[in-house]
Amino acid sequence: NILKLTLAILKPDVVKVPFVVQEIRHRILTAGFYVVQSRSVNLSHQEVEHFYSEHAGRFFHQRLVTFMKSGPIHVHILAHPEAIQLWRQTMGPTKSFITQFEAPETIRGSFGLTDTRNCTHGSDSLASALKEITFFFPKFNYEEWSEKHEPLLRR
Ligand code: YYY
Ligand code: MG
Repeated sequence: NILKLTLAILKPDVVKVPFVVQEIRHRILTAGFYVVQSRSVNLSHQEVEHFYSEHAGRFFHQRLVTFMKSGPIHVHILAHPEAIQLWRQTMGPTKSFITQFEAPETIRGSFGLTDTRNCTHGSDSLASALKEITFFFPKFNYEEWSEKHEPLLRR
């Protein structure tokens, strides 16, 4: 089932710094994820608005949109028996300014710069994982993937 996949994004300021990209990829692998598919994407204004439509009207919406369209992002489908929860845990809490003190071992705690420039995105539920994977990988066939590869994830 789809619970075993999540969508991860390395945001524009991460992609600009090769060392941080390497370090986050390393953490993805050492956490035990399989990287199922990856893309580098430049999101348009409309695409960012659509992706973050749940936050339309929030005070940070405009700065979030401006940031997310400011350069290429790396998008990954990650697989793990507890993919959604494990990736949220590996990233750490949203607000880097607090997270750097409270969870310095996490990605956001280590490399986050501000509440907006917080390194990474992770799906927050089964429904959003499904929606976000389809948004970035419209041809991804979950049934086919799980038939071939899901047994690798059984423990
Ligand atoms: O899921 P997550 O990314 O941890 O946080 P959300 O509450 O869904 O917010 C999405 C995105 O919005 C966050 O990663 C940065 C930005 N943001 C912000 O710029 N300022 C805030 N005070 C809260 C969120
Ligand atoms: Mg969120």
